[in-house]
This record gives sequence, structure tokens and C-alpha cells, in this order.
Amino acid sequence: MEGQIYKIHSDFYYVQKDNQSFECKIREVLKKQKIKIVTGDFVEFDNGVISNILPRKTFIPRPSVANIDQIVVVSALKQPDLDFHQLNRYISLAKYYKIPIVLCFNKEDLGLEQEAQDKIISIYENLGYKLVFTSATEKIGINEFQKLLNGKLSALCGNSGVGKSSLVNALNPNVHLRTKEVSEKLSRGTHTTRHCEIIKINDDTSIVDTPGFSNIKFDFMLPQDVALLFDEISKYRPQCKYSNCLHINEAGCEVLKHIEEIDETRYKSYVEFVSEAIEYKEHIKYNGQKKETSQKFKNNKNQVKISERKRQASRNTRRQNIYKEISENENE
Ligand SMILES: Nc1nc2c(ncn2[C@@H]2O[C@H](COP(=O)(O)OP(=O)(O)O)[C@@H](O)[C@H]2O)c(=O)[nH]1
Ligand SMILES: [Mg+2]
Ligand SMILES: [Zn+2]
Repeated sequence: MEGQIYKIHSDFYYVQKDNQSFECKIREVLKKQKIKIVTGDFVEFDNGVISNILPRKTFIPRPSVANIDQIVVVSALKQPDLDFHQLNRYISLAKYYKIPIVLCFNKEDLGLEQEAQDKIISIYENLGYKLVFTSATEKIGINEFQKLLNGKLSALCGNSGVGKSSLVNALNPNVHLRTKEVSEKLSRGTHTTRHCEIIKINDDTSIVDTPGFSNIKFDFMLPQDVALLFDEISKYRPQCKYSNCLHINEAGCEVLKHIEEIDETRYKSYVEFVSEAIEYKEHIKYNGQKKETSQKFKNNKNQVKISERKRQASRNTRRQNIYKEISENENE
């Protein structure tokens, strides 16, 4: 039989098939495999034992969820104030994982000034994202929100306190997720390490209320690749004079020529992510040099000189190894 994991609790895996739930364990050999089963995985199971994981359509690590159709980035318009950089961080991460994005702006009842609301619309609608304004507590925009979710498995992400759990409760009154006062959360220093669980909204619509992947830095990619996460920047990239242009202060940069068209907060986020990626590049370089020194020492007798091309090649393998390390860690 085939089904989907909707909850994991210690050694137990809960599989859903045709509206039925099965409590399963995993076959011993599967445990030794590198790939760990996560919420959202489609699996083959029989008699309470999972024997196989089916290929994933999508995957996000931390929190680990597989096969989601879209990421809904939830922000609050007020309490806490909208944080554009955090929003751009979530958008860029979703883009990195190649998962479609919906933006939900909650707490509309708190009355953000029209001007501020128009700014949000102009930035993000122009980028082609679907937006919805809601109030979970006053039940505003919930039907519209529901329409964007219908027929899909969506992951809700966003900082704590923005109203993710309240929104799930508003969508399905039969669900009672725990919600918390913002002030209460702040005073406790919020460490809610919950497991991801798929929650059914209706027969073909589900949601994963994630603890959010906040605090993730872009220190796992190369600086020149960060632009690929910003459509309004990457569209000018091919016309830049240098192929490794970072679009920050280079001569002949096409992006800088069009800088007036790019929203300031978006560009600031871009520069911030590039600087995080530069840290990553420095890290590779440093580790590379360290190894090269020990290599030279070993070959000291023959005074072997490694040609620059060879060095570059070995740097590249190291880079691949780091990428590999990262993706292995992500699978944990
Ligand atoms: N005024 C207002 N408060 C809200 C709204 N949605 C959630 N809240 C409140 O914001 C706080 C945090 O909500 P919660 O759903 O726990 O946020 P989460 O951490 O993102 O899951 C709670 O006190 C909610 O009652 C809303 O639309 N308007
Ligand atoms: Mg919550
Ligand atoms: Zn450029």
C-alpha cells in the first residue's frame, strides 16, 4: 500500500491513506539508509511496516517536509511590525527550493495605514506573487485565503507571533492549534521545537504549520548565485559586463543602470544575502589554503609545485564536498 506520512512521533510514523490513518514503524534496513523519512513523504507500507520511500517532488530542510506544493509566507502587518528583510529571506529561500510562493499579510484588523499597505502591494504584486490580506481573529479574507490553498499541500512559514496557528484554526474550526500571546512568547524566549504535522483543511487541502525556517543565512551558496533568487535583479544579469558581477559597485553593471526600478528594501536584502554568501566563499578559500599547505609539506622533498589549474580543480572538489556536507546535514 502507498500512503503519505502526516506525523512522526519518536519511532512511530503515521501514514494516511484514503482518509485512514496507520501507525507504522520502519523496516530495519531503511534505518541504515542515508535518507530519513520526513513528514510529507509518500511511502510503501504493509502490516504496520514501512518498506520504501517514494521519490520526492519537493523537499525543504529545517523543518524537514517533503512534497509540499507551495510555501505560504505569513507576515503580520502590525504587532510585530512587518519586517521586509525577513519576508525577503523567506521568499528567497522558497525560491532556492524551487517551491511556489503565496504571501499572506495577517492582522489586517489592526489598521495599518493605507499608504504602507499600498507599498507592500506594489512591491510584491509587481514581482508576480499572489497576495492575501487576512485577519485570523476577525475572520477577514479567510475565504480568499482558502481559495489559494485549495487542492494543495501548503507549508505555512513566518516568524512566531504573526498568526500562523490562528489562521489554521480560522480555516478549519475543527482544528484547535495552540496560539500564544506575543508578549508571553517574547518573555519566554520562544523555543518551540515542534514536529511538523500535516493538518487537513478539507478533503484535498492540507497545511503544515511549521515552526518556520528563521535564522537561516545564505551562507551555503556562492555570492554570484544570490541574484538568481531575485527576479528583478537576475533579469538584467546577462547584460552585465562581467559574468561574475555581484551588481554592487562593478563597472558595466546592467543592474546598477536600472537600480531606480528596484525597490530599495529588496535591494538591501539582496546585498545582505550576498554578504552572507561571501562569508561562505571565504570559508571555502580558507579551508582550501589550509589543505594546500599541508600538501606542500608532505611533498617537500620533491618540491612539487601544484599547477594553478590543478589547485582550482581541487578547490572545486572541495566546494562540492562542502555542498554535499550541507545537504547531508540537511537530511538529518
Ligand atoms: N489582532 C489580531 N491578532 C491576531 C491575529 N492573528 C493572530 N493574532 C494573535 O497573535 C498572537 C499570535 O498568534 P499565533 O497564531 O500563536 O501565531 P504563530 O506563532 O504564528 O502561530 C495571538 O495572541 C493571536 O491571538 C489577527 O488577525 N489579528
Ligand atoms: Mg503557532
Ligand atoms: Zn551586474
